[in-house]
Amino acid sequence: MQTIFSFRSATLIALLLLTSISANCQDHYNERAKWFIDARFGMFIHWGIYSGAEGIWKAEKLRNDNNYAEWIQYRNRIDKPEYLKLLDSFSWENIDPEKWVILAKESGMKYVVITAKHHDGFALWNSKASNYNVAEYTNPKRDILKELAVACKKHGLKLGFYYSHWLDWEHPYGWDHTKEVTGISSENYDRYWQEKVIPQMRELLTNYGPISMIWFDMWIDHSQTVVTKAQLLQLKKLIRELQPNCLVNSRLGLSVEEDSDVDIQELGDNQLGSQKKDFPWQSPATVAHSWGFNTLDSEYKSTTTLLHSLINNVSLNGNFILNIGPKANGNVPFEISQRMLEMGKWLKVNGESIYGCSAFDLPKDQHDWGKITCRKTQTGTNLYLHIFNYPLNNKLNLSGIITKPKRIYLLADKKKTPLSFTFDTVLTTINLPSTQPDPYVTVVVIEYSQKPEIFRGLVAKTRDGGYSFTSSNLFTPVKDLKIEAEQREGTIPSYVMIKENTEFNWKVYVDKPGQKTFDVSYSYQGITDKSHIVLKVANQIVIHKVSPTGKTVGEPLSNWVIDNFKSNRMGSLNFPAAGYYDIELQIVTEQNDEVKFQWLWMK
Ligand code: JFZ
Repeated sequence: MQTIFSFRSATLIALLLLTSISANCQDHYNERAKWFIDARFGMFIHWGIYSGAEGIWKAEKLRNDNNYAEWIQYRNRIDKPEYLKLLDSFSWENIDPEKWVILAKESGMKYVVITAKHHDGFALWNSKASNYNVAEYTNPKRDILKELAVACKKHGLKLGFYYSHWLDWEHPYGWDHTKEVTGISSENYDRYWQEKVIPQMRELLTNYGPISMIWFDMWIDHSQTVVTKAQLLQLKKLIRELQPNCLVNSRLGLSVEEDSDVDIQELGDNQLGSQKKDFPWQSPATVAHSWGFNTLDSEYKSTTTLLHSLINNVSLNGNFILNIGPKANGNVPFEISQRMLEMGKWLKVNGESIYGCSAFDLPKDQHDWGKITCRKTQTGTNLYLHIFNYPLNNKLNLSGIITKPKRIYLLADKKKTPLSFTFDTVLTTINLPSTQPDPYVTVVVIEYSQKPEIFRGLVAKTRDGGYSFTSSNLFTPVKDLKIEAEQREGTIPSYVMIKENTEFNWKVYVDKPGQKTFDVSYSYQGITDKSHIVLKVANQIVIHKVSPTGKTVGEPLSNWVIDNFKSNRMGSLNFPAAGYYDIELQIVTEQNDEVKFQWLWMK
């Protein structure tokens, strides 16, 4: 996924110059995706025959640690007649797609994507191309997609279809994983393609009004599958012909190197964004784990966690599509609808910071209190500070912006009562109410009368007024710096291995002059007694002799012995006046010594 993106970003920059559409702070080149990046939040619906099993078949749970209930037919080797019998448990009189749409609407979602056909091959509409569809098994005949389309239109939501193109466990020549053993000829697979996929897709794009996106689902490149590039191109061409405004997601299975004409980058299941992209992207997510309803699923994410996920993505220019797996009686599990409605209530008050908003140009993890989104307004720019961790001292520090705010208030406050703040050079400090106003996420609005300008590379002041200097927030990058990832459940934190003398430097703005203490955290297992760390700030120097930090076991009674990382007091230095300071740290290692540097802390 990463490689696909970097390639695309490069080509995008060129295209951007030609067609820059910047109603908000996100630049993108595809007019077709405009509604999508404004919408930010959608509903995914996984519903089909499998919903009748609820993740259990003949008293047995899914034969896979991954409890995706929509996979039960394949996982538990259920044959077609028995699988179809699950339809007997459906209460058709109670099944009403409009209820799902109303839930989506009340939850603040702007689009709905339903599994028109999942891997089991069963169509939720009255398909002429295959009688393996819902109308054949209901009396009176139902067309769930038609009902959903009508409801979406009525309530003003966009409609999209999930369509499993690669996998189809029903068609004799479709792909199920058993064919990895038995094999299938490309002629036969193409019969499936021409007999079922193409005609069904034609129906979906012809009979249900405007379709906002087709959500394909193939998570590997076509070169590794039975599907050919020609087949995928045929499919995409059909979509472009029949519905030119319809978005196509990247799980179509064509890499962007081969074809840059994909509209949405789809991340992995429940994978949240981790870096800012200008190209439209989204994370598909579940409230618990399974997509189809699984009654054995029990770890439901909290409303706060889900809001954090949505906000995180928007703060990186991404979307969030959150799934419901209704039951065979049409009901949405309470654990899911409850959280969604809570999100909807929050969005009713705070939606201004989400819809049509996008990333702001500060480093994504710069502030320990939360995430920032951005919106261009008629009179300037608004920043929305989403407080994930409400500061105990009720002071919100915003570092790195050299533009003075026009005014600051809580988004939830209709009267926009100003919050008092101080603005000092590059530090805005906002006085928050002493009790957290919103139980989930409080949003502070900062209005600027022009585009807020950034001081790049500044280390932010933390919630408790300290500064953490790491290898990730350096002012001058160090060449070939390798950050070791966390190991052993984080008992070994991420660090940089220093074997040769290395110099780091950071930039900081000190608003309160005076003495500050410095601590350095490292692990040292050597014995030379000669390696040392030199700290230089404002013409003062402190030299710290590196001393062994020892070892421990990672867990009580565990047999893995790990190197300790410990905080060491370096000393105290004077900052004579408020202003910008360079913090320089030299790690000088002797002979074969190795020092694993973690962080420098100042407060
Ligand atoms: C797929 C489906 O198999 C699943 O049933 C569900 O519909 C989900 C939304 O998509 O599952 C995937 C797809 C991609 C990855 C993992 C599971 N992936 O990229 O890691």
